Amino acid sequence: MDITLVNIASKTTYDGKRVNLLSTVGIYSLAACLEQAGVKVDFREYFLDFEKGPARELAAARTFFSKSAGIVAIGCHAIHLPFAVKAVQAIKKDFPGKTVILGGIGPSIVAKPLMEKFPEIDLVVVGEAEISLPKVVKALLAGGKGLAKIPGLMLREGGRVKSTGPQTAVTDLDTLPLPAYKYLDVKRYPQPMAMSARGCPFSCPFCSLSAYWKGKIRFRSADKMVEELKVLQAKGVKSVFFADPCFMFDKKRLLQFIAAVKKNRVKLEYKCYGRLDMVSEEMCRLLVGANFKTIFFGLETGSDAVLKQIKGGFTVADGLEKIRRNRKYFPRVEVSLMWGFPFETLEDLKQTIAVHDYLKNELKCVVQLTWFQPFANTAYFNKYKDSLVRHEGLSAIYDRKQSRAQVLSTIDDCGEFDYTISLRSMIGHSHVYSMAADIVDANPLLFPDFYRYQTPDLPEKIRLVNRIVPS
Ligand code: B12
Ligand code: SF4
Repeated sequence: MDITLVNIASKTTYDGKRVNLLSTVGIYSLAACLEQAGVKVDFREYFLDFEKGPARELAAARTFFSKSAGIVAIGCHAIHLPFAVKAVQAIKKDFPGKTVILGGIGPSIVAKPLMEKFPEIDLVVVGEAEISLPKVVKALLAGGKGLAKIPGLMLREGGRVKSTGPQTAVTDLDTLPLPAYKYLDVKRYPQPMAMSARGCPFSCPFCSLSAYWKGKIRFRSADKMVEELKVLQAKGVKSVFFADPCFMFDKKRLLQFIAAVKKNRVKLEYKCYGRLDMVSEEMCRLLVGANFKTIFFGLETGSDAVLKQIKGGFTVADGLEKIRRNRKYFPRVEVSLMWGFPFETLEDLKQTIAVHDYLKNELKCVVQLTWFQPFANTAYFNKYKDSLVRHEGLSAIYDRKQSRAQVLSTIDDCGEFDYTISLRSMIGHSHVYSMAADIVDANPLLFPDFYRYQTPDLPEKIRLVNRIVPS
């Protein structure tokens, strides 16, 4: 094998109960591009398992990586990054000759300071890697020459960490091969993600996606999307979640997609994201007619003052009215709310909680209320990074026992696996922290999602929020 390509994720069950259905897309796309370029890929997923305890998990990671190729490339979210660093350190200790590459959103958004801090990381392939990673592997297999000419890398040169310039984005998504779904474990991931577009024209200041994918949207054609869905259907998949924020931006494209699905007799159920300022009843009817069962809206807050700062373009009342009117079309409507913005007052939070209760109790939506997480490289991070706090209200992140108790009570309370987004975060964060407290404590700016921003009246806010879901 030329490369061991690894996606790091949390186990999809917890105490035998399912806490996640969803796969990621990028890693399968990378596997396909590598194979198309003639690279022999040893594809694997590493599932962090809370039940293991830190020492056993680190030992398991050592064993996992012991039989790997000479090039090991690891992708992860920010939440798993401290673990990925520990894994890289172990690989380099056991096998100093291996080249270790990190990629994906977690490492990419802190690539330079991360490599400066942890000399064991040989390279970060920044951003979308379909074009760069195959070139990197070929260059490494040929002795490492020419790496500096491949755009989109953070590498070491003459003892310094250097960027090779911005990545080459895939301009025409239809030129990509279909993701290598042969590696998708449908039992583990019964609801895989698909991606109909990349990029987002909005730049919400809290969002790590806009900072990561950059503004320009690129769409895939309906025919290509349907080709992909057919592969998933043939694997026994029943339901697909479109991961892109722009799925319903363009009505013409939506109609093309619906026509292509019908023509090809694809019989799947779907879930997608909807933007409240763009969604119309007509679009909702179209989606539901095409077997979309779930829509996910980011209302984000119940306070107009906060909404104006973070998104703008519509009011809370507008958003609620849109959700109310479209609720009847979808069997399931999910809404995301956040709290804990640096400028959020206690009154703002009370409004958010009132909206949470209304959405849940009156409109029967599935509502997520999450403590706003700092993500590196976002506009808010650049503005507020000096006010990161490690509050005792975050005990579920730092304390495995506390986390376990809260996770179990949340699972029992909500009964809905999808409701548990903060649950997934808790499981991941506390477990990762138990193995990597030293580096998380010493490097808040590299691992900011283990912290929160200072916000007024925090103790009272935590008391209010804990009534709904443990933070
Ligand atoms: C699928 C998904 C998940 C799945 C992950 C499943 C899995 N098995 O890994 C689930 C549902 C579990 C999940 C959970 C969470 N997620 Co998530 N998730 C996504 C989502 C919707 C799609 C990802 C995707 O497929 N993207 C499309 C593909 C094309 O991109 P990609 O996978 O990133 O891959 C490209 C590059 O990143 C790169 N790349 C990827 N892997 C690798 C590996 C190597 C070696 C290299 C070189 C390059 C590379 O190349 C790929 C191709 O271009 C994104 C939003 C989005 N639209 O991207 C959020 C997103 C990635 N998630 C996010 C967050 C915050 C979370 C949670 C922490 C949420 C929470 N508070 O609970 C949890 C983490 C919990 C946990 N314990 O895992 C944030 C990331 C923030 C960050 N900076 O890390 C995102 C961006 C959403 C957002 N706007 O907040 N998530
Ligand atoms: S929150 Fe959604 S709309 Fe805003 S920038 Fe992020 S992906 Fe785009």
